[in-house]
Amino acid sequence: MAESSQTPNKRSAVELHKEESRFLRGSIAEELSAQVDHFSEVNKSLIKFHGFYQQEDRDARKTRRKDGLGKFYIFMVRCKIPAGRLTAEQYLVVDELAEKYANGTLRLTSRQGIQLHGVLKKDLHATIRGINDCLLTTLGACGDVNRNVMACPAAFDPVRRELQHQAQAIAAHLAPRTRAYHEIWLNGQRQILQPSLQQSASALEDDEPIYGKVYLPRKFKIGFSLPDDNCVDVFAQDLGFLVFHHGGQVLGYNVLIGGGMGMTHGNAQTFPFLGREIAWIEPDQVLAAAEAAVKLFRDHGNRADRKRARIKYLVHDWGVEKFRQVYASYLPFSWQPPRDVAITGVDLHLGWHEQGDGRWFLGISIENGRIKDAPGSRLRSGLREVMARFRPTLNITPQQDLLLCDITPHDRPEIDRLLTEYGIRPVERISLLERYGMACPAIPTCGLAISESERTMPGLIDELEVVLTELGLTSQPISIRMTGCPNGCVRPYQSDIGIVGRSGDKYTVFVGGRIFGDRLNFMLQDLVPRSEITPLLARLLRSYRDERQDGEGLGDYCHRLGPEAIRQRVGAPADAKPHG
Ligand code: SRM
Ligand code: SF4
Repeated sequence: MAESSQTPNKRSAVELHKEESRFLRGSIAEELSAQVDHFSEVNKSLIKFHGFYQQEDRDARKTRRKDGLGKFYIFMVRCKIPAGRLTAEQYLVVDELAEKYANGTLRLTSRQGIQLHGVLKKDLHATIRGINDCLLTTLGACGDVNRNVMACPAAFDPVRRELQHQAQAIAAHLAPRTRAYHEIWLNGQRQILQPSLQQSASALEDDEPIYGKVYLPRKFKIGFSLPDDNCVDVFAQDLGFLVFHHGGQVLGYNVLIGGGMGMTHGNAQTFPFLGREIAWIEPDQVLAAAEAAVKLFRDHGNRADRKRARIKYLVHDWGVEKFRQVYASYLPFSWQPPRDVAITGVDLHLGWHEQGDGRWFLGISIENGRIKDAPGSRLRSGLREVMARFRPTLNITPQQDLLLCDITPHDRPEIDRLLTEYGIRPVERISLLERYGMACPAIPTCGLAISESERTMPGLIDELEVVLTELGLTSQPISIRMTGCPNGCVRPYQSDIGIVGRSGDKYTVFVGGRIFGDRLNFMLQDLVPRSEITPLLARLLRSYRDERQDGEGLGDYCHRLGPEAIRQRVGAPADAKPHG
């Protein structure tokens, strides 16, 4: 099969960078040792495959410009952690690296990874080396490859454990095999990765049997979910596996393909899309089904226009029937039709839970995934002490929260006491709005941010909590997700409320999705100034309180009434488009 359906002269510049990179080497090693604080344009796209991004401290921009200085280059380093599972020892190493080389914070991500921000170029080698020394990796955390594989992080039943195991097997199978990473960051040594990413010696040769030398047209994302607990947002994945299970046994999976959130304001050719049910597979067919989807994307994905280079556009443009036929031609087994299944729940896994083996896990809500010490809550120090003393196994959740697992009943009171001592709030003291809320990093680190997100979300939550209290709605779960641009990094187009950066302090407000993540929301109003978001949502929440049906969630209410009626209720202009 040809590596790309596009002719070479139509391919994007990044395609050429990849092709000429000698399996992702480029001149990264040379530039790393050069006395400059950043990488050149070509290497800037290649370093992503190695798990880090070149960024600029956007807070420093104005003063530096005034002082006649150029950009203050910083780097974001991302750890790829399949199913979000790591040990306390690994966490402590990353925490130490955050102190030594980054901005003193750890950022849990919406795909169960960890990011460090503010690393200087001169410290990249030590940071990435340190991450590998504790048997984590950054290889393939970014770039045009399979990204971190997600799975429900809770540790309490055989089905979830099987999904976590499958996530790790896929991560290992689809990890890039180039030796470039090891040469550059590990001085040519082969590290023995965490079991999930272990590769055989032969797999470390410069041969990419699955990707080929130009890798994928774009990123590719895989997640495993349960119908009764869609905490991974399976419909947002390029490739989602929705398990069928009975009596603790996995019976098979529906394969969903084509989910993705990214879009560009004003470009109708780009849009969020929910994954479509494509096939049913048996439990032992997972790896082959994943490899088939990746190869299909490799061969047919758009290599000319990166804005349309996601598998969702193939599903959309071809239609499900044609997509199925092509997918079936990549499968080494006979295609079977998907089965009927509905999403019936989502669990954030917060608070204390019995694990099923006599031990417990504790889900701690981390506001927007940022682990830092702040006045009144020394979250980072508190977690460090708990890790050092009790050595729990850890799971990062798809909602940027943290589960401390394998805790004995004996240790529970002391862990509770320590968390209180450090000002870390138990889940009971955190509003439902905050628990279900997520925001992306945006300014000052993200180069694509148009508006604030992580820094403005806590204030917005405070304002909305006042409204919810006045309306008597505090016991109603409502998912609110905010991003600093339309790329959709915390999946804002499926939530009850999505707030998406539009232009400086103006946002587009979406409503009508829901916590289950199985429906896209619609635009309520465009270009809403930050200061107008709470009054707008207060009007919506008031009509919801007055008109909702028994047990109806906010998103379901908006969906039932439809865009026109909902816009009328809040006094929003009638002409908003679905997305963008
Ligand atoms: Fe994302 C780009 C942060 C999950 C869609 N994302 C970025 C970059 C790297 C900006 C850049 O390219 O320069 C952001 C770095 C900001 C920073 O300073 O840290 C960034 N994305 C994040 C994280 C950290 C958000 C978070 O709050 O947790 C998540 C890291 C996940 C991880 O561990 O791998 C993150 N990004 C997502 C998700 C959610 C998901 O995967 O479930 C999405 C939507 C799903 C999807 O892929 O469609 C997402 N990120 C994007 C896009 C849009 C891609 C597209 O199809 O158009 C971009 C832009 C791009 O790739 O060019 C992007
Ligand atoms: Fe950056 Fe936009 Fe992603 Fe937020 S949604 S992290 S602003 S790319």
